Formats: sequence, structure tokens, C-alpha cells
Amino acid sequence: MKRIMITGALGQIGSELTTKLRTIYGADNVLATDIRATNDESGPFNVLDVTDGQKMHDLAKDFEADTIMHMAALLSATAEEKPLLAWNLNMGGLVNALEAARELDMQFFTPSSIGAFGPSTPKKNTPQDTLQRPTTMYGVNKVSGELLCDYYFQKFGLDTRGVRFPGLISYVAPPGGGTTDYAVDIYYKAVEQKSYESFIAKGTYMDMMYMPDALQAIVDLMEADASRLEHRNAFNVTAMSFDPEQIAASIQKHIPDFNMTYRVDPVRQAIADSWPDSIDASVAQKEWGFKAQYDLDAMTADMLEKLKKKFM
Ligand code: AKB
Repeated sequence: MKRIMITGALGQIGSELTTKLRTIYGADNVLATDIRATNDESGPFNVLDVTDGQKMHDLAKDFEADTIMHMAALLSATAEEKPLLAWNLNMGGLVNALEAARELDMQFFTPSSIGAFGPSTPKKNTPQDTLQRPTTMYGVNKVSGELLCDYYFQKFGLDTRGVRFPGLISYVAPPGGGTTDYAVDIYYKAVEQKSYESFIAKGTYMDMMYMPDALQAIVDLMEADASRLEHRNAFNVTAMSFDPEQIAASIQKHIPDFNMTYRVDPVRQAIADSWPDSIDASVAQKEWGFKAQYDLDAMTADMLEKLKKKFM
């Protein structure tokens, strides 16, 4: 049975990942940690600032963790506002987690992102191995992180694994400070007020995935036979690519009078414009069987149903 420690466990991915892993491996085998405290008593929890490497090491050691999933990070738009903080938190937290994993011989997971690509990357069907010259602090952090995880595997034989997530959409914990967040906000506003003002411009395509597929991808990659993995970190994964008009049209199939207007945020639009329109996930399919279940319409139906229950 695995013993897993999660950082950033109250964040958008971390909160649902903790629940899923507790269901699979048992509540007592999953230690959730976050910089914020929580009243949730569904399993072990400790407050942890990921820039405190000693505390991270000590918590993992006391828990006898054999796996660490490092989720704590600042997202793209916040990182652009506070680049130095992003560097210190995203890179400092990552190296602390890798060091704890090396010292305690833990299997390691951390997500990269489509943000690791830049304007010179091929925009359509972006290959697994391609040019990566991102122009955002978040992207610089993500490329550096991918390389650092590869380094720990090559140099120390650490079992590092990771994916490049697209925008993730969920009705449980809200994202914060991301560029793809519009595709979450839109569902909340559709249910609450039947209208949405998009901060991303018409015709801007980005990859997206529904949270259940993202969580399953993490579990499948971590369980995959290591001998099949030619790439270890930063597998491209995606379920769909759409622009604001297409997600609005999908919502209108359920809420015909839903109305969308635009007030573009230049900072987040510039970030979106520097990212691919659609990425190619065939390497993840080949090496560990990645497959997403939800397309845009299936996700929309589920999101709207769940949010209606939440708010009504
Ligand atoms: C963001 O928008 O910053 C994230 C991501 C794609 O990594 N959702």
C-alpha cells in the first residue's frame, strides 16, 4: 500500500486529488499539507510552507511516505504579477520536494503545464518534444522544473514522473490566478446569472481537460510500468481544445438564453496568445495508456448539473 504526501492539498488539483487518493489507498495513507489550515478531518493534515525544506523532509519522514505529489505553485497570471515570488515559491518548493524525495527515496510527481511552451513553439498539434522558449515567469518555472525532474532521474535514479496539464475545469475547488480560469468561471456565472464577461478574446484556442480525467491521468502515470516510460516528466495530456465561442455554444445547449460579452484582460490574453492552440498527447497514450473520457459537451453537461445542485 502506498503512503503519499501531497503539497498544495487545498488547491484546485490538490483538494480533489487528496479525496481520490484517499478513496484508492485509504484515508490514513494520504497526508495532505498546505500553507493554509483546514477544518477538514477526512484524513491526516499538516500546515506546510513548501519553501521550508526541513519541515517538508521531517513531515514526509515521520509519515513514512513512499511517494510525494508536489502540487503547490503559483499559476500563470499571478506569477506574471509577482515574478520574484513565483520564482522563489515555484522553484524553491520544487527543489525542496525533489530533495526530500531523494533523501527519503520517494516516488515523485509534479505537474508541468501548457505554459511551458512559448510563441516559437508549433501552435497546432504541438509535439511532445519541441521548442520551449516561454515568455512568462510561469513558463520559465515550468520548463526549468521539467529539466530539474529529468536531472534528478538521470543523476540520482529518482522515480520522477509528470504531465503537462492544460487548463483544468472543475466544480469543486476554484482555480486562482490562472489564464485558463475563464473556462471555469463561465460555468459558475452561467448558472448564477446566465451571462459571462470573458477576459479571453474571441478565437483564442487553448487546451482543456475535465478534472476527473486529470486525476485519473495522475493515478495511471504513477502506477505505470517504469520500463514503458521513455519520457518520464512532462507528458503532453489534453482532452479538448476550444475558444470562448465554443464553450459558450456548448452552455447554450442547456441554457439557451446564456449571453457572453468580452472585456479582454491584456495580461492574460498575452499569456494565452503565447501558448499552443492544441497539443498532441499521443506519446502519453503510447507510453502509459493515457485517455480522456470527457469532451466539451460531456463536460458541460456534468459541470452544469453539479453546479445547479451546488447553488440551488
Ligand atoms: C494557468 O492558466 O496558469 C494554468 C495552467 C494552464 O497551467 N491553468
